[in-house]
Amino acid sequence: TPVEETLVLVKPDGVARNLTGEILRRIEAKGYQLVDVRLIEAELDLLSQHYAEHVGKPFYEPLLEFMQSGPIVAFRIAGERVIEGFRSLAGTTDPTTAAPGTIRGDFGRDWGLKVQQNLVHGSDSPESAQRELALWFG
Ligand code: DAT
Ligand code: MG
Repeated sequence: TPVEETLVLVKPDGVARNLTGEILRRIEAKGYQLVDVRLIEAELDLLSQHYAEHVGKPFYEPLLEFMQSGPIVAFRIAGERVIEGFRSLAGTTDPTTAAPGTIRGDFGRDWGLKVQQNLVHGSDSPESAQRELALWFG
């Protein structure tokens, strides 16, 4: 199985709640390799490219606003099938119903913004990973 790389973001809620270390701990415990890390206050331009697939959806503007509400930690992570492996660690999008044992299921819930405050982002395909890693790590 070839080694892949994926982009993981600890979103502003995760950084503000001091969960960056816990999230990296879970990634490392699973056996994935940390390749690079950055702490970024993301600008609108970067975020609109990152979330281009969601333009026009009702949650798009609030999502971009939320993603600008504080620093984000970006991880470049490597491993066999790491793209789907991290998505599995993260859990489903809505933290209220994400399975216990996942990052979103264990630490997330509805804090008033429905599903935006779901702690992490993970690329969803090899094409997304390549595109997103170029955006966040250049
Ligand atoms: P994921 O982050 O699980 O890949 P996604 O790509 O469909 O989910 O959406 C990107 C982010 O947008 C998601 O993490 C939270 C927010 N979002 C998605 N669906 C939403 C909805 N119905 N209402 C509010 N925010 C939503
Ligand atoms: Mg997505």
